[in-house]
Amino acid sequence: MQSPRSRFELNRRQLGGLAGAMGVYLAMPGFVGSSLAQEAMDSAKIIKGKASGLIVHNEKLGVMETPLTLLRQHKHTPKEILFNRLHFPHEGEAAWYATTDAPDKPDWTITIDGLVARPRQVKLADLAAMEQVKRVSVIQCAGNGRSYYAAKEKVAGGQWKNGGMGNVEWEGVALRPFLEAQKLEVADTALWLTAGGWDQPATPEGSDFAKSYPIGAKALDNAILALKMNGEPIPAVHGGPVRLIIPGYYGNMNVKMLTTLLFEAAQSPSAYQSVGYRMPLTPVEPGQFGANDYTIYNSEPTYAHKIKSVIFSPLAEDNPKAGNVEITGVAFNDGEGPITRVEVSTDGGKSWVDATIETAESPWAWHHWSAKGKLASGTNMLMSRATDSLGRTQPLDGLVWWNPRGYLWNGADRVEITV
Ligand SMILES: Nc1nc2c(c(=O)[nH]1)N[C@H]1C(S)=C(S)[C@@H](COP(=O)(O)O)O[C@H]1N2
Ligand SMILES: [Mo]
Repeated sequence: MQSPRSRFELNRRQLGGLAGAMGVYLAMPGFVGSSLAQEAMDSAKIIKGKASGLIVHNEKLGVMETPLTLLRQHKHTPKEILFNRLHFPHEGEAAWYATTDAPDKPDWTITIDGLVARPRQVKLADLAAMEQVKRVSVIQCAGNGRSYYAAKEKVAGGQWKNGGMGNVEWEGVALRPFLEAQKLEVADTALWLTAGGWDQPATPEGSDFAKSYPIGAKALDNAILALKMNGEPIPAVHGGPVRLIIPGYYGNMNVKMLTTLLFEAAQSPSAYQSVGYRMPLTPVEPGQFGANDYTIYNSEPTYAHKIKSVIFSPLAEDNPKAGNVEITGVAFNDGEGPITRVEVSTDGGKSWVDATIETAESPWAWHHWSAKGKLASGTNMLMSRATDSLGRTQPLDGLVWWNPRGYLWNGADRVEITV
């Protein structure tokens, strides 16, 4: 089988040269010494169409999160403020996707290959002509909340707070019926479906961005080949013209700029599947960074969202007064059952009240909730904890899931407010 990526080889070499010459990037946390650096950190200047004021974690890769004061203003998170995560510098040949504009790529094709008798290529226009379905779904980086692990032992990587997530309406072609209609004649030996993106590593030794799913995974029943985000063609930076969306799965599983779908006997050797974005199978003591070497045998991919709730208001920056207060926020999980309970505390977990939960737009969308509470003069610790119909709940202390890469934070949320 000829590699569907070979046509990108040259670009890759060129990119490698460019990236090498770039040197160390400036976007170190807290690096705001000069006005020049401040200007360089403006999210609006890193990716065209992004609002100013997003929290930049990596300038060169355009990694940024949404402050909750912006996130809480919208039912569906707009492209201007949605968090962004990319793994390769968007320079040279790759500059086209550093924008919230829709890509101008009418000739885009997706190659379907691997252990199939009839490999084929599908054109963007073919997909656009098929029946389209909607999926409102939370998209969230597996590293969202990583900074909170620092309470025990700081973990390297973007120090995400709670804003590495958004609630987005996706629209596209349902994956399973689409694949069946292709009459591919998939071999019995094919156990994995691997999705690959257009973007390429900066150096030839780097790994492509590819993600694998067991072919029988239930979540694939809801997956779509998405062409639209919030009612418009998907912005280039969010994965247009075609993105694989698997509702209820962590961000890394939702491959942007989809170019390949491969049926394979094993999961992809891509570093982003076989080494990165994985959780140790046996718990690791906080601080034991070398305790797991992340093989496919001692770790598992970060697939389904763990149940989570996030307090949207009040936040410390709202400067609330002492007295009665309405506490609001969102909660979500992997869509396997609705959120049935959100408990809220204003005294650091000594006492709890039940929040009122609104019906969510879809199984994978976030549920809004609100509760009445009281703020005392002095320091208040607000907390929220969600439970779903399957009895799954958030640990009161999220540090129980400490892991060397800082993934899957889902501890009960805490907001400290001094009145
Ligand atoms: N092709 C491609 N797809 C990708 C990535 C990438 O670097 N390249 N990053 C993944 C990760 S880790 C996350 S969290 C989400 C981020 O999606 P967003 O930037 O649209 O919010 O995209 C995922 N899909
Ligand atoms: Mo991510």
